[in-house]
Amino acid sequence: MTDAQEVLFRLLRQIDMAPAASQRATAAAVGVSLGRLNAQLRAAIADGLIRIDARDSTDRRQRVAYGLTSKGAAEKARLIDLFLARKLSEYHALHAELTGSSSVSRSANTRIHTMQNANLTPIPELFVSYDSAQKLKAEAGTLNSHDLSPRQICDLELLMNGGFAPLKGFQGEDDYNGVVENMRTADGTLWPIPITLDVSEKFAEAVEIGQDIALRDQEGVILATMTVTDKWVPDKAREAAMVFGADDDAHPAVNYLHNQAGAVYLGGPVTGIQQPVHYDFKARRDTPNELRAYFRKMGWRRVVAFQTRNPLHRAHQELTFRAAREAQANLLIHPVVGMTKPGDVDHFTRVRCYEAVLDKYPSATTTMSLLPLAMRMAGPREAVWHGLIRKNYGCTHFIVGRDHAGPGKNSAGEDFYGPYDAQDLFREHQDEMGIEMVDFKHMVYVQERAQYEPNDEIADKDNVTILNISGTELRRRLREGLEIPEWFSFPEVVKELRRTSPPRSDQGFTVFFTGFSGSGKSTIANALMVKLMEMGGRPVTLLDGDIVRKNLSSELGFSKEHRDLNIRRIGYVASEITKNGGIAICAPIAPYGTTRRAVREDIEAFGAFVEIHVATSLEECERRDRKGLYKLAREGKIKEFTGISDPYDVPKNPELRLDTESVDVDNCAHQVLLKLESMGLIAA
Ligand code: PPS
Repeated sequence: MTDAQEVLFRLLRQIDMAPAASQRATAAAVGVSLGRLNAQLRAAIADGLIRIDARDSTDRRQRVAYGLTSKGAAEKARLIDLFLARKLSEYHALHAELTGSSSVSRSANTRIHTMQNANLTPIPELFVSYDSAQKLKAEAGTLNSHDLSPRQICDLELLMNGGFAPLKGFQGEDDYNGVVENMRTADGTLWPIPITLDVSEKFAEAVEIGQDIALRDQEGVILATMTVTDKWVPDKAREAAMVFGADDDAHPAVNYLHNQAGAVYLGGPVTGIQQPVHYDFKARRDTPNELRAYFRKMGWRRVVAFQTRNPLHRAHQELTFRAAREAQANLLIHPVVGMTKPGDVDHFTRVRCYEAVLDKYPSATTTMSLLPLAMRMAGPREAVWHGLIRKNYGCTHFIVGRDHAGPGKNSAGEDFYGPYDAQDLFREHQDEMGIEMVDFKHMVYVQERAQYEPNDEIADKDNVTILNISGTELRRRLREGLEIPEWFSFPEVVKELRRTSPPRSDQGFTVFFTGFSGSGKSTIANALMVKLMEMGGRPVTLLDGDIVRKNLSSELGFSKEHRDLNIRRIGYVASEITKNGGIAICAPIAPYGTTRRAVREDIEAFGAFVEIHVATSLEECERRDRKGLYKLAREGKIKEFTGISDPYDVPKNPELRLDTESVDVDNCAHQVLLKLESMGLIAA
């Protein structure tokens, strides 16, 4: 593409996006002087690419509005292709320069590596040199900016550092469709999880194909730029069904897809400017090339990786030892510290636990590194994805155990995937992936032999005592301050877990009342507050609907957007109270199930969330009509009134449902206390 073509491309793009902009603004956007712009405009009009539409009669300066003719639109489309082709060849050249190799996509048969030397060569990264990054950063300041979500920051980090190689950016529509349908990008490369940049409709509208956008972290730091090659509205139900196995919101990634991800996807190659900043555990964070270099330096030719999102206990140690022995490989403990399943032990606690366990491994054969991956809990597809990522990190083997990256139960109470589906899918693809699976069955403790053994290898099951503590049981013991036996975990790990999860009766928690206006939420919440204050021990804060609307949300109305914002604010304050050991009692209507769920997830990171549905019927609320609002709502004088002209999602599985029609307030508050007691949140 020549310079003149590029100027014409910018001009056509600008006219299409902002037909009535001033000449000065158009010249600035195109990057030419006013004189050159005029000459360009005259030439383009003479060539039939641009037409003069009309003068804006309201504009005192009689500004001219332009438009693209159909010939102009076709020319713009042709120039976009040229522009993108040039960009892509620049990326290929950049990769070749960085890696000393050609980055042109390889054919399927050359993609197979011999497993022994997978870590000998550097992996292509998407970063530009320091000097180019400084220049690019300055230029990117004027681009349209997208503020990345925490999950997108994780994805971008692995795109840029080569963890997601051979991807060179967020996937475009063809790659996305291929990945969703058959786990392959458009050129046939195996890739099981879509890596897409979801944005709001509003942001998407302001972005044109061919444009560069800046990708910023949550503090506004520019981490990368992306040339937008694709923009489309995905079929999310199809994505959920094909990638995660079911369009069921009980799956954390499906819930994310429908309730958090933006409506439009953008795709295009990424130019890396800098890595996301991490202030924690810096010494334990390595890029793929840093780990590869470490393995090379140590002479580790065979490395088996262990993926985890949980603290390590004795069963894990036994499993990893056995895996290393079986694969005759060194061991990499490679825990995920990006995003895991909502409700997991936070990564700070986990890393302290891992550090404590590391002493129990021979240091000459084992190392640990932290992986900033955002997991999707996609079971079998996720296992294949994890394997591809570990290959990029220089590993030759990968441990896949029972129910790898399992999301838990679906909304019918059944497992999303079979316990060994992940192993089956991995096995099917491992030759092509270039990383070998070390599969493990469930490990259990055999008391008589005082050791862990794979459950399916115990021949004398009837004559021995098999012990096992599930994750749920461990959480219960921690919550209730019960004994955790030595055979199960290491004292150092248990101490660390107890430090962050004191018994529930010492932790903060949130009681979240929801129900129609006038259902009795505030009255019961007040009675509960007084009873809890009478018991003493923890500070109690009441976040009643009316109080919050007065003090926190006075500018908000009752549209869906405003109600969501109101509830998210309540959730934020309640999560801070819970985190700091207090009791938060919330009593808003909170009509939307998805928002309540999001608040639950925020709070459960720090303590219990007790949802109480005050199930007074609409008829009864309307009959009581304490504030006279229902009458006004029926007369149409109050719009968007919950139950009358606005929806209310009845909670499906609240911790408690209260019937206020046949039970008095004192008794309702007492029922809540009994519930809290049964959950171990208050002492009996
Ligand atoms: S929400 O949906 O959770 O944000 O609502 P909330 O903050 O709890 O506010 C509800 C109180 O505002 C009064 N009110 C309305 N309620 C529902 N719909 C409409 N349109 C509306 N307009 C005003 C009403 O008094 C609610 O108080 P409670 O305590 O629930 O009766």
